[in-house]
Formats: sequence, structure tokens, C-alpha cells
Amino acid sequence: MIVDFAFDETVAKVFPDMIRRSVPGYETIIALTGLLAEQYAQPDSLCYDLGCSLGAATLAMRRQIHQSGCRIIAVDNAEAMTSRCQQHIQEAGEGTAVDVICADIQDVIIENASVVVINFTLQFIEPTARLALLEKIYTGLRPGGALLVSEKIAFSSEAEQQRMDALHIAFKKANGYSDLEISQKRSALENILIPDTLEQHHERLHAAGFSSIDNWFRCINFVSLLAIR
Ligand code: GEK
Repeated sequence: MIVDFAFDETVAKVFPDMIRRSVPGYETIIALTGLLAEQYAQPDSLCYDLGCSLGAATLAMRRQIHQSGCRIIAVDNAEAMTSRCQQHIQEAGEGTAVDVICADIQDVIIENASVVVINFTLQFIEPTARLALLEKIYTGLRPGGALLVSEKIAFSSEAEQQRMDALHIAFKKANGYSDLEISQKRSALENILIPDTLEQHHERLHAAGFSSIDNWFRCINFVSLLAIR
């Protein structure tokens, strides 16, 4: 029986291992998220990690940000994630202050922000609601502030889609997943993870107000974009 994927206790327990084995480039994106955050963090501002899961990006930002008066707001709507995230931050000891909030990122106020990170989470938001979320982020960013968006992408060319899917499946098999596990995960995610093409991401970020948009990372069917207000 395939049920839709949920961010529950079972997923939270295996999450770090699952995301590393499924998302090519995940560790690089997380490490670079910290470095990018340090470049764009402004004194006395807020840095957001939207869809923080267990706090990997939050912890990377916390390690790298050295601006005075910064505070990180880490948000996820799965309690199984935020409770573990809170625990990881406590275990990490001294560093930039973090508020972990269990809420829908669509309901959270974004204000006085210099850095907003949304890593592999926009893809779970209802497609028609994505522009409004990016507009809210744009409005809440200070001039010169940065938005980092990492996503799984789709391709408008069917042939390219097939080539990238085949390579992604090979990546997951090389990381120990069986054909059955791969196809079950695909069915479970089908209705809840809806990827956009790179072109759709650029168009929507432009529509939200961002003028500078860089594709700073891509591996197979995963990208990370840096958009500056
Ligand atoms: C990482 N960024 O390790 N509001 C809040 N949280 C949400 C919502 C929503 N509307 N929808 C989904 N989530 C992390 C990885 S995982 C990616 C992010 C993945 C949360 C959901 O509970 C989950 O924790 C996270 O978004 C997506 O860099 O599992 O592929």
C-alpha cells in the first residue's frame, strides 16, 4: 500500500541519511548556505530558514554568520522535525541565537531579513501559492538581502527529463536504495512534491521583484538559486 509521503516521526528519524542519499549535492549546498549567509547577513537583522527540517541549514548559518545582532528564525510545520531541530541547536552550544517555530511558512511574518533560505521546500507548497510566498519574502528582505532557493527541478524537454531521471535513479541505487524503494518513494511523493522548471523559477522570482538571479549550483535535477533584492 503506497500512502502519500508525510514528514512524521518515522521520516524525521532517518531524515539526514535519507536526504543525503537522495539529493545529489546536498552536503555542498548546506555548507555553501553557511558561506552565502555570512556574505549577505547584515548587522541587527533576521535570517530565516524556511522548511528547516532538522536544522542543517540553520546550523551551517549559525557556524558562519559573524555579524552582530543577527537572529535566525527556523520554521517547519512538522512537529517531529522542529522538536529534533531544537534539540540539535541546543547540542550545538554557543552561537547565533535561533528561534525554532512550528508553523506553516505561508503564515509566518518575514521582516527585517537579510538572508532567507528555502531549501527543498518551495516544491511542497501548492503551485498557485508559490508566487505569493516569494512576494512576501521579497517585501520582508532588506535592500541587498539574499534569498537562497534550492529545489528539485523538472525539464520542459521530455528527452532531458528522461536522461536526468535515469541519472538520479542511478545515484540513489549507488547509495543503496533498491528499485522497489525508489519506485515506492516516487509514488508517495507524486502528489505532494511538484517540481518547477528552472525557467519557471526564474520567471517567478522576477515577478516577485528580484532582479539579480544566479544559478549558483546544479547537479542532475537539483538546483540552488541566489536571488538578491
Ligand atoms: C534541509 N531545508 O535539510 N510550512 C512549513 N514547513 C513545510 C511546509 C509548510 N507549508 N511544507 C513542507 N514543509 C531542509 C530540507 S525537507 C526536503 C527540507 C525534503 C517542511 C517539511 O515538514 C519538511 O521538513 C521540509 O519542509 C522539506 O536543508 O524532504 O525533500
